[in-house]
Amino acid sequence: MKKLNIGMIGYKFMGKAHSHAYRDLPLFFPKHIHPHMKVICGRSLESVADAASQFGWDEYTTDWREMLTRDDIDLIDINAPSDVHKEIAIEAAKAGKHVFCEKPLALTLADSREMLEAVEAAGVKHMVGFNYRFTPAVMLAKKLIDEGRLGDIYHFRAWFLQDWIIDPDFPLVWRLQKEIAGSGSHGDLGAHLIDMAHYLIGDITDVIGMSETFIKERPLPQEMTGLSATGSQSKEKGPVTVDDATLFLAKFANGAIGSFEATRFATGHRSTNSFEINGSKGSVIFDFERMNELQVYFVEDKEDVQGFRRVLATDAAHAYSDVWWPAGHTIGYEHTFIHSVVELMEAFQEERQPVPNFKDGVKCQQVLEAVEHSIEQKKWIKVTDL
Ligand code: SOE
Repeated sequence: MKKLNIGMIGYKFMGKAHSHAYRDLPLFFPKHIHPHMKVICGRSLESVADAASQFGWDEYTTDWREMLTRDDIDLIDINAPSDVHKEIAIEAAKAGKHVFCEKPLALTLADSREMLEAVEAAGVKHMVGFNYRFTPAVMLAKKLIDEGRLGDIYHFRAWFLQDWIIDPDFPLVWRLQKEIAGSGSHGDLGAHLIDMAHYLIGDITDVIGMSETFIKERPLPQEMTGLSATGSQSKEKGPVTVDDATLFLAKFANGAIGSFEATRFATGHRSTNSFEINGSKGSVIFDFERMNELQVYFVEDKEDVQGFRRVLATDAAHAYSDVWWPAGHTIGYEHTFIHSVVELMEAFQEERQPVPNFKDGVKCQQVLEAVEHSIEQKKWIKVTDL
């Protein structure tokens, strides 16, 4: 296989990020299978036509079912809001298409399990969009942990802080509606933190959480794109049905303990996605806004120079460092999506499943839901009971 024909659904924030990844991959990874940007699908004919010409897709359509009937489409890439992930992914798998789906995989754990069953029954490849795994700093953290250089892990402490909805007049966009988004900051931001914890530390066994919706009603939206929107002139309002902030504590199977905070009300924080890990031999600190750097601390350093130091993770550690720019020339947010697609293409070349895949999506959903149960029941919940 020299190229993989892509049919993509969604053309806004994630649609643009994925399109950019498909376009850039051949330029930097010439020996990999090349994604071919065949058809892009969206609800509005005019907007999807514009997106097709701007992003570089051959064709556009408003009918995703029609894409599934085509022999010249190999993979369906789902970037639409979360409420349609399940139906599209299951139908795509039944049609024999490989599936790449944005996070969170589904609205509920049960739905995500059905999606996993469908892709496994069809024998197709499946991937979920946990793109932050692919930052240079996270790749270095993973290497240090796997090589035992942080020793036994005691703490995972993570926070994902945004502030794009602190204005009470910001409209009721789909991300604030439970029936479309599943949950609020929890599924949107917390999902990334949970995946990171699974990736770096291991299984989460028990959780207890709390959440809050600070602004309970908002103006109905007129227009929305990505994280921006305009409100209704009539000032008609609707209820916010998701959490604005969710915090939880966790126990890991390996004995480590964790704390997680996801909020859209952290005034001044545009998108602070961070974690700190403390082990018996050292610690690391990740800050996405400085995704090329990892702060590291090693107990074995001589006393007089002990302290956190900033390591440029683009140079030696990360898997694709030789492909990008000369040492010290950093990369950005869009590269996390290019790396995700590189992993997808390598999975085809090596005849294996890509990672992270729907199994990781289900595991994340299980923790999301366990936290929701713990909030409802005001007690610790065993993740494996779900
Ligand atoms: C919006 O909160 C958002 O774009 C998320 O949906 C993404 O998954 C996250 O990476 C950045 O913030």
